Amino acid sequence: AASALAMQPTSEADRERRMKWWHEARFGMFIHWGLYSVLGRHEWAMEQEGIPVAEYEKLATQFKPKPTPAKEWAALAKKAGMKYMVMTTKHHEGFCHFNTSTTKYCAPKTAAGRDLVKEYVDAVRAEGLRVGFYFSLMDWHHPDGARCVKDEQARRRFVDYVHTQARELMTNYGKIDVLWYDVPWPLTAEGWESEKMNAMVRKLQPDIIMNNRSKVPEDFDTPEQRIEASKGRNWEACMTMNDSWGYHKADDNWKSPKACVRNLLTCARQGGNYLLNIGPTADGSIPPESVKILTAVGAWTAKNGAAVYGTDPCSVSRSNYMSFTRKGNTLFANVHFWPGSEVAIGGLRSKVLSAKLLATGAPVKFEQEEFRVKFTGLPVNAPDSPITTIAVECDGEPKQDMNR
Ligand code: H79
Repeated sequence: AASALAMQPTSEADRERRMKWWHEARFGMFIHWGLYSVLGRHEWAMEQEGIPVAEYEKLATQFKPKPTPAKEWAALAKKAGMKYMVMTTKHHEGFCHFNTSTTKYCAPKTAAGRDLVKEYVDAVRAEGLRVGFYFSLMDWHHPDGARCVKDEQARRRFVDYVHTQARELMTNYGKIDVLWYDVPWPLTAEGWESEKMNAMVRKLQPDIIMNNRSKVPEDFDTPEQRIEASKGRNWEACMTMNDSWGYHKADDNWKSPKACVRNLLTCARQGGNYLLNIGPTADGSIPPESVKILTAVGAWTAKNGAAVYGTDPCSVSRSNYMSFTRKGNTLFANVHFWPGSEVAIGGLRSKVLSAKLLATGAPVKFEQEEFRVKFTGLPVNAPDSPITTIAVECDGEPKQDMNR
């Protein structure tokens, strides 16, 4: 009885069982795709420009994706070193990519003419990646989506609508690994009947992990556009490569591959995940800038993945030119600003046994003093790009103490 209790779906033991793959994965792809991709002015255009529902709906006639764009997304995710994907099955605009009994405002019943969630699921699985569904609770299209706060009849209809869609998503596509709710405005957890909805989800998908945005904490927290570790909670930072989630043709504020790898390492160091977004165009094409960035990130993860996947939280943090990650007794010194032929760490209170360049396995010479360890005889220019990782084998868990 005690062990049965310990394996209740929300018990810590069961949670850790369900989340093991996710912790090891560290890196996932977010995909924001919808009718806003036709406009190419950010996924909040409908709300921010005040576009009337009847006018916005017409975008569905122009939403005609090319055959199986999800295959391109999944191939790029795999190449980038991402281990799971999370696609918008329905964003705030209310348009469903899946076949649903609840509305005609969905891809199979409009110009797209097919179930884009099924296509996505098949493509993700074919690459051996884990499948995630983003699902917005807030809905600008449904007539009850806003009045449900003040009108109990409307709330009942709307909650039934949302729960039915969640049930369809959890029933019609086989095993789903992540359910990623978004924006619970305007209701409370009670209003959404989130406990009931999530219990239904767990019954249909016993191994699924859920985020915290149905106003029930569930399995993991979701800092957005920032990296902030949650104390005592699993967490995943979701971030864009420019300043928009949905396709925005004029947004040219792209991050560098180095910035993306640094963000991945910052998450990994603190035991979190990094969910990095692409915003495909209406036909499903990935913006070339995103392809370029993720290809460069993938060239790095292919050689340096040991510094990311399955790593443990790392307490070593002090440097102005490297970020640190750790696996067991191995410290990964990830140098983002290469200082030259010598790299030094202060306050490392562990004995260094050996060091090598992670990408090539080339041994690195070192001298350890009481307070400082110096890695010497290195090339003047950074040997790897955009970050060079030195794997440092220590005699115990690498720790840093800056007090001399
Ligand atoms: O899907 C992406 C974004 O479109 C969505 N989340 C990521 C993953 C998002 N962007 N911004 N926000 C959510 C902020 C939400 C602001 C809100 Fe509100 C505050 C929603 C509810 C309260 C604005 C103000 C809408 C209603 C009141």
